[in-house]
Formats: sequence, C-alpha cells, structure tokens
Amino acid sequence: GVEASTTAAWMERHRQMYERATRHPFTVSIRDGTIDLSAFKRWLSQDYLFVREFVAFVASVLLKCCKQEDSLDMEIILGGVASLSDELSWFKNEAVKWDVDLASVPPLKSNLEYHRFLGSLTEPEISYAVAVTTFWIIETVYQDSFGFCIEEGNKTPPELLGTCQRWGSAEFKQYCQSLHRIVDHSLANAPADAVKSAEEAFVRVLELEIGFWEMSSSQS
Ligand code: HMH
Repeated sequence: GVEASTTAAWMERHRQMYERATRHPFTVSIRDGTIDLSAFKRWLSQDYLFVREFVAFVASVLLKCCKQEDSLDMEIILGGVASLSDELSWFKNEAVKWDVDLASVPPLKSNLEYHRFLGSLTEPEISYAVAVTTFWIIETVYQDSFGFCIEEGNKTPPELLGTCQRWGSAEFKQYCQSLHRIVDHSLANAPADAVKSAEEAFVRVLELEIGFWEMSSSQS
C-alpha cells in the first residue's frame, strides 16, 4: 500500500548497507560455526553495555508515543520497554556461563559512538516518527542477523543457539513487524523534513550496527 512505500524505498536505496549490517562476517561466522569465542564474549559484554543505554532511548520513544494524539502504539512500545528488564537479566546469566565479568568491561569506541547517537535521539525535540523509526531499525538488524543464524542449513554451535533464539525467534520477528507497521503509519503522517531525518537516522543505525559487529570481531 501507499503507507509501506517509504520504508520499502529506503530498503531498496540502502540495500547494500542493510546487507552489510545483517549478513556481517561476525554473525555469518556464528551461522557457519566458525565464530571465535573470544569475539563472541566481547560482543556479549559490549552488548550488555549497549542495552543499558538502550533502556533510556526506548523509554524516550515510549514517552513520545504517549504524547501522540492517538497513542494506539503505546502497548507495543511498552512491551518493548518491559522486555528490556528480562534482557538485562539474560545478559547477566550468559556472562556467568561464559565467565565474563561485566563489571570490569569498559565500553569500546564504536559502542560509545552508538551511545552518543542514542543520547542525541532521546532529546525532546526529536519527533516521534524519527525516534520510532530508529527503534524499529535497531531491533530489525538484530532480528534479521540472528534469524539467519537459526534458518535452514545453519551450523550454529549449540551453546550459541539461545542467543540466536533471543532475537531470531518468531515472536521477536512479529514484534519487529508490529514496530514496522507503526513506523509506516507514523511516516505516512509525518512532514517531509521528519521523513528525511528518519531516513538519515535509518542509515546511521546501519553504519553503527556495522561498526558494532566490527568492534566485536576484533579489538581495535
Ligand atoms: C548493538 N543493536 C545492538 N544491540 C542490540 N541488543 C540490538 C541492536 C537489539 O536490541
């Protein structure tokens, strides 16, 4: 339909970058079973720090959603906020399993860059359309990346299947599809300058996600 055309056009225009973010050598090596476990541990500890920052960003999306005239999306976004509590517990559990000490891990450069970006989008001047678009693409990169690791023909090591299921499950995919519908609806009613800013944020997320996988792959 007409509403879906904006994000569909971005996906076409930025297809290469989307592929680089969702079929990165890091996640492809999980699927191949060739993943370097020290790299996996680095990703785990860095992503824990990311999710802690992500909480404030998602809370800001919820707040913007609630201030909308028609806040039908509120329950979906609220579910997203609520699931982050379980996610932080999951990271702490995994860290114990992998013998990673989360308290002693400093955020690396690409992670800090991502934190700064999220912080800038948390500001009240940022429109709901831009914020919810950013939220959707952040979740979707993980859904697509980890979904691929549990698709037909994978050689994902059994000890990594739990991680892949967390973001690759049918349930998480449905949640991302709900966010996608919210984004399409929101962009259809947004002014042109907001749509432009949302596209810029979409591209920036893809760059930051690629940087995050690169950082996890090799210490730099
Ligand atoms: C870097 N991007 C990064 N971490 C995550 N946990 C997600 C996306 C999905 O929530």
